Amino acid sequence: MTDPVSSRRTFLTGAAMVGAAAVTRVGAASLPEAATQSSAATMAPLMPPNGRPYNPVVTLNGWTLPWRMKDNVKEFHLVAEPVVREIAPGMKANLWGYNGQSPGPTIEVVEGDRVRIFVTNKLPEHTSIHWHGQILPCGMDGVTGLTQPGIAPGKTFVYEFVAKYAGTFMYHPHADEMVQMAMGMMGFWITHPKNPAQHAVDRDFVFLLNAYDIAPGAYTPKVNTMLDFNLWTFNSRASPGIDPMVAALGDRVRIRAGNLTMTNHPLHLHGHRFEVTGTDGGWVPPAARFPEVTTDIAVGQMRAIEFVADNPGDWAFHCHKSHHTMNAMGHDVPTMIGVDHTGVAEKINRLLPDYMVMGDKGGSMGGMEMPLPENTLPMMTGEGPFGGIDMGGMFTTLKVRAGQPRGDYRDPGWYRHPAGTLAYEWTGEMPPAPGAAGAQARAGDTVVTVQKPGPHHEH
Ligand SMILES: [Cu+2]
Repeated sequence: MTDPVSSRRTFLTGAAMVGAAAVTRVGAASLPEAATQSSAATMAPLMPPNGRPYNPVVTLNGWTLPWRMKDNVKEFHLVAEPVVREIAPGMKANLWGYNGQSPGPTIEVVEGDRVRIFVTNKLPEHTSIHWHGQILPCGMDGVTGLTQPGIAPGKTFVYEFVAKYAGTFMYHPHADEMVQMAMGMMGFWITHPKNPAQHAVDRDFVFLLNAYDIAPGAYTPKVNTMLDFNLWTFNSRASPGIDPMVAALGDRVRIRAGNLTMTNHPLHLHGHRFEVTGTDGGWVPPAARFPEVTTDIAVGQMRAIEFVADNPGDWAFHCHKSHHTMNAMGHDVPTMIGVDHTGVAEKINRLLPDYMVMGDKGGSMGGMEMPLPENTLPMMTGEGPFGGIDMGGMFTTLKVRAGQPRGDYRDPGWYRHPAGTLAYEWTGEMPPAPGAAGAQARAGDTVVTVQKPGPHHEH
């Protein structure tokens, strides 16, 4: 009935409509180049060389994937592969990611763009990519088993769809998810509005919230950890390895974060009030926005916050769960506040030469130096202009400076506080203590608040 040519055509069209087609049908020779990145530094925004104009984002400690324009389709090439990611100076991790880094590069397109993404699998097991938040044909949704077979090692699949709505999105595998997400397979996706004047800001920062469980001294995350992660990161970087977000005084700033950890993160910004202007589902209508200084980002969610950087300084920006602003080694340590260790360390040192007493005065471990296994970050290491910052993990700064040139994201150094605006030590007369004379504890008194420790505490 039908001639072989037209039935073949029907077969090809059908295959393309059913879902992501194996690249062999297109021909491997036409694959776009897969750009790769070896640095974990924040790269300058990628100005669009073709296509509709837009205001590019800045990926914190990351980069944007270049594309090839072919017959008015933006073609990207992602390569899923093992990578080495520097988590912070002094620590590297063996992760899985895309194009040389974990997270993978940010993909930036414009509302209405037709996008074709080639995904090559160089992992030892099958994978897929789910385009988290995109409204697309079901067969392009990247759910292994449900909408496509897994992409076998060595194979390349093609995803193609129109980026329908402007907003903040992510990508990650829907294949052996617990392992592949625990190993760092994820990336950011921005669909810019068709009209660049819409939702325009002066600086637009993006990063993913991710977490790892890497034992002190190890390089590879444990992949069966469900909750007890020990490295809390922005874009697979832990403080002090996270670059500051730099803004000029008066800039309108947007920060977008996506959460691909297994718990929520209340992100807190100092010195400014912001509004949540974008969620997983798109832009929040102006009438529905309200001022906040902390916004909680649940698992799998994206949030865009906006504010005017109208307060000069170096402002902390961090997750408000205090154990998320610590690096590894922070687990299973008993509270020792109030416990008098006098003499204890000496005795233990005879048995364990490297032993050190932790935290009997509240344990500021920020400035503490103790021997660590190799490739292990101290718990709280950041060094600021006034000493140890006592924070690690999900912590960085927003640096607001008058006269910071437009488009300049370089660290301007530490803020110089104008005279009379800095907290200072009181050295004058002390007011009389409240209550009866002698009620004040004498220095050297031991107050056991937490535990009954040992016989040497009994008076
Ligand atoms: Cu957190």
